[in-house]
Amino acid sequence: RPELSSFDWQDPFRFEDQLTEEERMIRDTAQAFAAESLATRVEHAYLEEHTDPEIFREMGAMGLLGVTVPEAYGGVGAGYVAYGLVAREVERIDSGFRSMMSVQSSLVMYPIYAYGSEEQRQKYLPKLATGEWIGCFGLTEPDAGSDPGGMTTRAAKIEGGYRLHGNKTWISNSPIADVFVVWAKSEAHGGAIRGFVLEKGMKGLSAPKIGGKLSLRASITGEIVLDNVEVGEEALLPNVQGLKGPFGCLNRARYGIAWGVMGAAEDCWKRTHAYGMDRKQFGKPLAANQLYQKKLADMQTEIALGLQAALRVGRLFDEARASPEMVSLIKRNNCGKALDIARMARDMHGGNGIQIEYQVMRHAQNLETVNTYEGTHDVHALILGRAQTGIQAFA
Ligand code: TGC
Ligand code: FAD
Repeated sequence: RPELSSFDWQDPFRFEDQLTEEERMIRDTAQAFAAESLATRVEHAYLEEHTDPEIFREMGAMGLLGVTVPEAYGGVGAGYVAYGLVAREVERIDSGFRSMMSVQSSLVMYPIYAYGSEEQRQKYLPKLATGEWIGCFGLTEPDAGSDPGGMTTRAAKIEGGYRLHGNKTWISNSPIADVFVVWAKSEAHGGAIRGFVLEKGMKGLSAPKIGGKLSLRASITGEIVLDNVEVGEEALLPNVQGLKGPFGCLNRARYGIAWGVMGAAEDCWKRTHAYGMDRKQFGKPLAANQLYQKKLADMQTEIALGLQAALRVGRLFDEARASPEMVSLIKRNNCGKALDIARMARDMHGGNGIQIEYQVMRHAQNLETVNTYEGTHDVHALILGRAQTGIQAFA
């Protein structure tokens, strides 16, 4: 009979043992960068709603942009588990920093790599990988959020190219973006959704900032206004058509989010553990109370399970055996659980829990967005419901 072994409360399922040497190296790089360059900036960035574009350059220099994109185009050529580990380390500091990284990697570099021409790959990917250029992804519109098929942005055919007209909203990075991947219904393709790569400075293209956010304040968000922007044929992403274009990118970004939010949840859990060991009420540490310990056990359990699930889907991704429904399952579960954990952590810190220096309320506020974007918690339930019943319940 196999012997039972000791228990590491911080790594209940020996997660660490399941990683390869290369994955650990990439993770350690991300962890060191996050501690040195992101943790030191996060309070200012969040309180002042300030996004420092220099962060993209620094992430690029550390190889954290386009982790899965081949080296020939400036990426790292690593697998999806490595990408997930990077997302976890960056979001351990702040969901907004992870947003900046995952939009650039999964929503801008990935479509240019997967759907772009060789010229587009050569032109954009190396500069996006170093962070010299910042990218954004325009799918959502004021009247088309959960239902992107209802978009009204149009690409009319003109001689030698297209004229784009419409409005995108809630677009991460857009006010500071150099490269805009925008999705529009193209008249020349029977009204099918097509992707276009636009550049800052094009006539009719603007990206005003959306102010007043109470969540994800370290990551700038804006609109994309397309006022009859004329582009050449070379702006069209030639190799995809239909909603599966943007969804192909979202599969990857949602997968990264499922890892990222576990990083934010772990930060809340560890801080709450330390706080409860240290702070005394009624003559004993908070952590000596049954209720406190039960909540720590809940946090530990959900994080351990969530990480195992993300790792499993990551391995399947690397074997080309992952499905969009698996991604919906982990995106929905891990975001919902991380949000619960962050709210609980806020409560367990008492009054200090509302202070920036204790960090947990910032995570909770951020996770409200993460639970909503890239498909809301309920939209992913409907995707899973459809897969079980064969019945489409959206409309
Ligand atoms: P539906 O009929 O289901 O599908 C239409 C076509 O798309 C294909 N498809 C997929 N392909 C690949 N991967 C997926 N996950 C796919 N899901 C669907 C499907 O096969 C079909 O192809 P074809 O060839 O047969 O036409 O489409 P629907 O209109 O009924 O969709 C319903 C629904 C709710 C599932 C979908 O629209 C949805 O997921 N809505 C959520 C919208 C969303 O996630 N928006 C994200 C915007 S980007 C963002 O939030 C970035 S934040 C980033 C950050 O800052 O980190
Ligand atoms: P709605 O679709 O109006 O949903 C409102 C509520 O109704 C939700 O609770 C939803 O679950 C529910 N609901 C909707 N339809 C159904 C249904 N059929 N059945 C049951 N319930 C339903 N988009 C981009 O394209 N690019 C970006 O970079 C980007 N970044 C973002 C950054 C931030 C900070 C935020 C907040 C959003 C970002 N988004 C981005 C947009 C995001 O993807 C959308 O907000 C999200 O998809 C939800 O759309 P909506 O806000 O229009 O909500």
